[in-house]
Amino acid sequence: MFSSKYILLLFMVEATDGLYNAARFKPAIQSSIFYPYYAYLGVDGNYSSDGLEGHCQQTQKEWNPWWMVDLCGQFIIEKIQLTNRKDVYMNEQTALRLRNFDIEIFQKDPRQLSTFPDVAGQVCYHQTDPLGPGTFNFSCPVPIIGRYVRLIMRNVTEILHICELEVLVRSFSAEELYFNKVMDTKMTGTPFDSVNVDGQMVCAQTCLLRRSTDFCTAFNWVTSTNSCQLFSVNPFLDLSANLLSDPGTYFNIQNLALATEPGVKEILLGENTQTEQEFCEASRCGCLEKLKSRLDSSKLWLFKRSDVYKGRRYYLSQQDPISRSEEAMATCVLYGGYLAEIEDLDEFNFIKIFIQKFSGFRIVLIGATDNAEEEVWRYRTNNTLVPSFLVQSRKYGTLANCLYLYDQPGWLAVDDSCYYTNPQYPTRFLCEIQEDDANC
Ligand SMILES: *[C@@H]1O[C@H](CO)[C@@H](O)[C@H](O)[C@H]1NC(C)=O
Ligand SMILES: *[C@@H]1O[C@H](CO)[C@@H](O)[C@H](O)[C@H]1NC(C)=O
Ligand SMILES: *[C@@H]1O[C@H](CO)[C@@H](O)[C@H](O)[C@H]1NC(C)=O
Ligand SMILES: *[C@@H]1O[C@H](CO)[C@@H](O)[C@H](O)[C@H]1NC(C)=O
Ligand SMILES: [Ca+2]
Repeated sequence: MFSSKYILLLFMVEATDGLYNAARFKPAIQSSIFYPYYAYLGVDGNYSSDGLEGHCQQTQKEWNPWWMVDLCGQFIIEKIQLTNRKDVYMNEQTALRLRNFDIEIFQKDPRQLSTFPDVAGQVCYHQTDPLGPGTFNFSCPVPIIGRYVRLIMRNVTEILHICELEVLVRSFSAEELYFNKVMDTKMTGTPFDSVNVDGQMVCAQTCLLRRSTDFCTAFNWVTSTNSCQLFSVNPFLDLSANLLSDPGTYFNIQNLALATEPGVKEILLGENTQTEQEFCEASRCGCLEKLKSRLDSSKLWLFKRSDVYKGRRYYLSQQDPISRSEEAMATCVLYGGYLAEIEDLDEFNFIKIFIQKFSGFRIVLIGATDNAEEEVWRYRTNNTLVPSFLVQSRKYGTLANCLYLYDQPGWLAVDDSCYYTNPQYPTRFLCEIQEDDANC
């Protein structure tokens, strides 16, 4: 059907009015279902408090019923806004059913605990008396960091139903988000806003920036017009009836299922109680950052580094009197580059000035070979010809298939063996690596 892929964005929320609702459109579950009043109706963004209008969740009548929302990220939770049912059903004021309840918060999924659902989280709010109709704000005694928010009635056999619950979080919280991208497809209907921006990633960022205010969860990116159409829809509902084929349009929708996969879910704020390993698994981004910093520091042990030249740097190996050309190439590749490929005089002069700052070697391996055709020197990555000014007219023949810059005269290149060892001519190798400033 549709081909798709994911983009991951790490989202730092900064809402203007201080608090925002992190619960809307998040995955919700409950102890049982009174069909069809599913758990998601507690966070569907419709506050209608007449149970018969179909926007309140409802459980069966049972012992200690509960309802829980997964915020898909760790948040600093300050307040809960609860909209209770208001309708009277068969002479019973339904709002009075909600009593002896706790609103509690967990950092980890309490369903993993063996005694679940009989477990206790950090209590944000407790009430014994029947609540009654209306919309209420409950402030936690202190802000609580957590991801799962559960409403549970205790010591009663009752029906649990609420119409909407907002989890109001402090304006600075972290959340891991995935978007599912569907090619050549658009979502129909009226976007809540439509803007022209420079690219699909900017469109994604625009949607993120409008999550806390407009609950943006999906967007169409129209390549031909650079148009970014923003939608606020529940990503758990079946939207297939609203999707149409449209070449050149990309439909992106938040994929919360991925965020709830084990291993990619926990980003802790505040005190980090995870081990490094757990943190790494929890955050792909953190993992990449760590790997990147490891490579960066290893690179500094191995090489002397040049200034930036046309978006790249040159790295001169520090301690290898013997030349092993394949290993040298592999090392350059590991760090994201290749053995230096000198295209013109400017580049040659830059390199010459750089390597002349150091001593202790007389020849420097670069990335060319003539093993395909004797004396026709080509660079290894794409077979481009080496410019003729660079190569001295020394010819060591078919056993000398690698090219080295040679200090006599003036670092022009000579051929020699690809595995080379001669104490009179200590060697180095030179990598060329693009400066990579891409974020993880
Ligand atoms: C909430 O749902 C009711 C009943 O389906 C509907 O009439 C109303 O327009 C909805 N409100 C919002 C804000 O979507
Ligand atoms: C609850 O608090 C939020 C945020 O401070 C506020 O926007 C909202 O109006 C309050 N709700 C009620 C029912 O007072
Ligand atoms: C529920 O009942 C038990 C046993 O009587 C009691 O210990 C507990 O405090 C009660 N919990 C609530 C929330 O009322
Ligand atoms: C081949 O590599 C050289 C040197 O890195 C580069 O200038 C050139 O654009 C490349 N050519 C192709 C066809 O990729
Ligand atoms: Ca609702």
